[in-house]
Amino acid sequence: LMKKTARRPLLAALGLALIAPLAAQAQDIKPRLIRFGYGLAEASNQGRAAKVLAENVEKLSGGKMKLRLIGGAALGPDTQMQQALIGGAQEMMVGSTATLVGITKEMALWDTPFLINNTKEADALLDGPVGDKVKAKLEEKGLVGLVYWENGFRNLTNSKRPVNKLEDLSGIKLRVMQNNVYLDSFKILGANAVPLPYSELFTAMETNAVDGQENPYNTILSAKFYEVQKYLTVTNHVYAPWIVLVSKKYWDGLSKDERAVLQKAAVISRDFERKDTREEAAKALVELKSKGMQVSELSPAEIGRMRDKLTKVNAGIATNVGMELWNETQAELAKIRAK
Ligand code: TF8
Repeated sequence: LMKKTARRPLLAALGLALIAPLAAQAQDIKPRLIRFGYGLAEASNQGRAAKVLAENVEKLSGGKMKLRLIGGAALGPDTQMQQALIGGAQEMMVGSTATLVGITKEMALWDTPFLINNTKEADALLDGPVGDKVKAKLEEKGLVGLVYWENGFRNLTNSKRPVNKLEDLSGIKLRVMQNNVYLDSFKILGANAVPLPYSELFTAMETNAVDGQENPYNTILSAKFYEVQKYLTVTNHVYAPWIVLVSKKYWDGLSKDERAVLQKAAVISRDFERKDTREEAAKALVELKSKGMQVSELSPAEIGRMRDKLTKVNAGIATNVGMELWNETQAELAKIRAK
């Protein structure tokens, strides 16, 4: 016979196990298979978070809703997946906000160089009223934005030479995302900037079609860019978010309960993703050095010069996203910084 003290937790555990699936059954949830596309490898911060999202969608729906994860840009680059979502040919994806500007111009806000200084500011701004407002703009274009994940602070790599000052960038053929702010920014800095989808980037570097690129440490590491890039410069020139998207056509056909499952699971995946990404980023630089990369830390004066040059793109971004949103963002950041 069990001791009295041992019986209670056992009964409680049994009760929970029975109630949880029953609660899911009582909800208005149908069996659903959801294709979720992403661009990075399975063994990346993006791939790990996609898995957490899938696990939680399944759990919260009592096993009825399932995500089919399709990574490595197997469903095409970000822009192609966005169109598939809009058309209803694909249900979900995660990708860069930067590749969304052709659809929702307000997304360009997140391309502003040196807008966000640290992760505290990033989380507060993206999860606050400004982030919500930008995300909501997607709906009229056929997309629903659930949450922002962290891609991260972007840093520069190349195969030509160490970049220790602005002038060293001159003439370097640098791949940028398909986004005008990035294109203009790196032109202003003197690089020969070329837009290219992420899915073509590794090959472009391997074949020397481009000399360099910029991405967070996490991606430089997980995508093995160190195999084809010798030099890394710590620039942290912009904080780049990812955004989890649902096809609006698909979303409109879901019940309230099904939407709540996706929304809740997305928030769980976001919190996991940011933690995981930050832990990986904190260790990545040491690892990249051990893989043979030569790292240049820019002097504060040099960062200052870069910042000064890049502020030239700000006026254009403000016009594009609208002065009201631009000013609201500055005010919101001031509030966050004062906290
Ligand atoms: C890039 C981005 C990529 C994303 C990803 C494929 O350089 O940083 O991480 O677009 O979703 O293209």
